[in-house]
Amino acid sequence: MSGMRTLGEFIVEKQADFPHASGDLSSLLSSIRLAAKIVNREINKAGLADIIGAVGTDNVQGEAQQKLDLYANEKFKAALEARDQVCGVASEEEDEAVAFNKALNQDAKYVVLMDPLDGSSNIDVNVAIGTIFSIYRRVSPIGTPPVEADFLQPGHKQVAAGYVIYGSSTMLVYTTGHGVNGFTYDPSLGTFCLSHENMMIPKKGTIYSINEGNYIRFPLGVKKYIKYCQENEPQDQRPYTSRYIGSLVADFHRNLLKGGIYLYPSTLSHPEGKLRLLYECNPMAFLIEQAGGLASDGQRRILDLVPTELHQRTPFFVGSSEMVNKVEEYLETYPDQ
Ligand code: AHM
Ligand code: MG
Repeated sequence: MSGMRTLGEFIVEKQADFPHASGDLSSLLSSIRLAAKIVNREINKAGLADIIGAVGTDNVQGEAQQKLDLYANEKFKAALEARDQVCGVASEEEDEAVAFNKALNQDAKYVVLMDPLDGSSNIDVNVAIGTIFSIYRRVSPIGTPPVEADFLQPGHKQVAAGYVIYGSSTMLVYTTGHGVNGFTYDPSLGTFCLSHENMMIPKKGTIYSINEGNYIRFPLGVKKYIKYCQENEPQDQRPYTSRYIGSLVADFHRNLLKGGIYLYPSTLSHPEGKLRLLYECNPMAFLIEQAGGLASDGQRRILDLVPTELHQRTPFFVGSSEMVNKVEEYLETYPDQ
């Protein structure tokens, strides 16, 4: 097994990228790695254990919450609290940010924002789902409980971000601002191994991913862009291929590897779009920029948006740089009345 690098080894090795690194971030990433393994184990037995199914409560966005969402939320929170590197967590599954009360946690310098189980409507049909995480340095003083401002930072302040995809194999993909690396889980060893080093998205791809069922409700520029994707221009490799899983992590992961664009625009029923800036869009935007792509709300860079609310949503266009530029052009050329 010479040459094989585990995620644990890689994290330690990369600590040198940060002058004066104290190892706190490395330890934090190790907590995420551990929680990912625990959640992965549970997801893989979901069918067997009959754990699937809505719990009966709705989350803050009024969507039915399923058991595995809650399970993942609890496991990630517990893993993050246990290692004392995090003073608080904000989760898509919780109305309010959670402050960790132990003194050791209050001495910690990081906060984590996460979507513990994204795409959870796909669990009971055996389709890939994911965990998305985003790490910031707190702005409030060390030794005090975290405050809202710690969680409401613009995405360009992220220290690290990543996702776990629970798919045909399980992978953990993350960045600390020095490129993007992907690790595939070997269940027989219980180890994530470096499988995708320095991931880069092609500048231009041939895949577009959007819930086209909402077409009639899209902004005019998005409708026109979809038609552009479907035009017969063989020298430009159009028509493009349409691929949409309905699981952001899985759609994003495929497009990252192959080149493409994922779009979740505003619609009549979701004027702000559906995806959450803090738990979904910012971490994916950090990753895609690190991989050479772009993320936009249609006009502005996602990472520059200044959040005002924890559960804020935003239209989201992410992927190959030339494709994101093109959709921005269409939105500018064809504004809605
Ligand atoms: P969730 O956080 O409730 O799981 O919703 C987010 C999911 C994304 O994974 C996915 O890209 C999107 O919602 C799909 O939405 P739609 O079903 O409207 O196409
Ligand atoms: Mg989600």
